[in-house]
Amino acid sequence: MEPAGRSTELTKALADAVGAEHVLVEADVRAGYEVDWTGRFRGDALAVVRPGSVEEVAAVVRACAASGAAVVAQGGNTGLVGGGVPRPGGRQVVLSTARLRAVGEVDVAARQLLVGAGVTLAAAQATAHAAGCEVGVDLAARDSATVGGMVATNAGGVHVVRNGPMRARVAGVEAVLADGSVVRRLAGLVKDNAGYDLTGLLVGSEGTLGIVTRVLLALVPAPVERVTVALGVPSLADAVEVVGRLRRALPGLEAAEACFADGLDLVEEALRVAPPVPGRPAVTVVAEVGAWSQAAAGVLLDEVAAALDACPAIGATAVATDRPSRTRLWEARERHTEAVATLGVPHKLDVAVPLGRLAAFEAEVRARVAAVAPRSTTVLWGHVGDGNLHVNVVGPAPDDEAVDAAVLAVAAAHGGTVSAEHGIGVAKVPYLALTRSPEEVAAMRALKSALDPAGLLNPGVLFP
Ligand code: FAD
Ligand code: 2HG
Ligand code: ZN
Repeated sequence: MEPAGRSTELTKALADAVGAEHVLVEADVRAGYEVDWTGRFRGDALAVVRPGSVEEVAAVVRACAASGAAVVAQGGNTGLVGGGVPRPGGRQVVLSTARLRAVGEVDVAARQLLVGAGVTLAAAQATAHAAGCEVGVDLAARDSATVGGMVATNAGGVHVVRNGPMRARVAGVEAVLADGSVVRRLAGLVKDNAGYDLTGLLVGSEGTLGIVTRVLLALVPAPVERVTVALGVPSLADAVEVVGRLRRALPGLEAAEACFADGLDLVEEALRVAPPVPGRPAVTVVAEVGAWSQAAAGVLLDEVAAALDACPAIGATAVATDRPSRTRLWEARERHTEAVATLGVPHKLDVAVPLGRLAAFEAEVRARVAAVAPRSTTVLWGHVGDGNLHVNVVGPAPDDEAVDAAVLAVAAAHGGTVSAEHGIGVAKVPYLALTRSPEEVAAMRALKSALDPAGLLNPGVLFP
């Protein structure tokens, strides 16, 4: 039976659109869709609806528009800024992409793969890999994060240094706009300058401009060999220096990540995962290098060794070539998010600053957080090759914004951004203007009003 207070007319229209079994209204069934991965953001949905085709998505959007209900798209619900769950107290329907799970065949010549928005990154990776390709974007939430969610957030991850963010890996999308119309750019044209780039506009739009239903992925060739190295250095400045040298010496550099000693301590204590190198260096860099021909593979290890030899300040080092050993070197880096979650509800600030400012940013941000939230636990790690650090602070109440404001102000003061890869969501709405000019925000608002004049799609995300 439908809970009291829910809109019977709307749920009937939704059931007509997708079938009653795909309209979830009971509180205990909705619950998992109403709270985000961190536990910091939660709200109420009139219903959760799970369309199985683009036509059904369009019908859902039209039904919601007719009843004045907003639509919150949700993929794997691994987003970290609260954009994929409903806001408290609004009239919202969660549109889950869980049934948009079709995976096409790899077009080997074009190196492209068409997938439904609800396909997980891991599933897309497996299909690409079987054809000698890769998605080119990788992140620890791969088993749950969906390709649609990654497009909507312009996800980054560990391979941005070589392959760029999700934006660079999207050859086209299909999406439903706020009026229920469908835009489709799936021909796979590498060159197409006929008008505005609608695909590009939808990438990173966080569910505010359209619901992505299918994605044509631009794959990358899989390397024939990979070498993963972990190395200890005395400071983040040294890590930046070493990564710069590796980037110059090794054109196949695919990843360059940094962890700090206290973060690795936490991962070891909370999850029983050993650090990649012994001796607790202040900073551990995890880097990965690929080779794309047998000839290059034959000399890869020597080239990596020579590049490391030329770097000053390197302490303990571990090198791995086979998959199990490489996975072991990655594990502690990948499980930081999970380890922090064992301490409580985190404040997550996902910032980037110009590489030359990264070390100064780190020192200043630690001091500012200690001043603003002295009894908190602060853990930093990130994508050092991209100038992107994740600042996690556990201690302040979820709705206490002081630490968020302080960290983001330091990032802005160093010429950085308030979101490197997770997006603005609801978490950073008050801070968008720190790194975007009034003219830019006005242009973004104009786009939003043109495509979604009634504010139907993900209200409260990006703009107040
Ligand atoms: P959701 O969380 O469901 O939604 C995220 C946003 O996208 C919301 O605003 C939602 O409304 C919108 N959305 C979802 N699907 C659609 C759609 N089909 N159409 C329109 N809008 C849609 N992120 C990184 O960038 N790099 C990382 O390295 C990284 N590592 C992570 C590690 C862990 C352990 C976790 C938990 C998260 C990590 N993330 C990372 C964050 C997260 O995985 C990404 O933001 C991912 O892109 C979200 O995908 P999702 O399917 O879970 O989206
Ligand atoms: C990562 O790089 C992810 O580990 C998650 O982007 C960051 O949990 C976080 O703050
Ligand atoms: Zn990240």
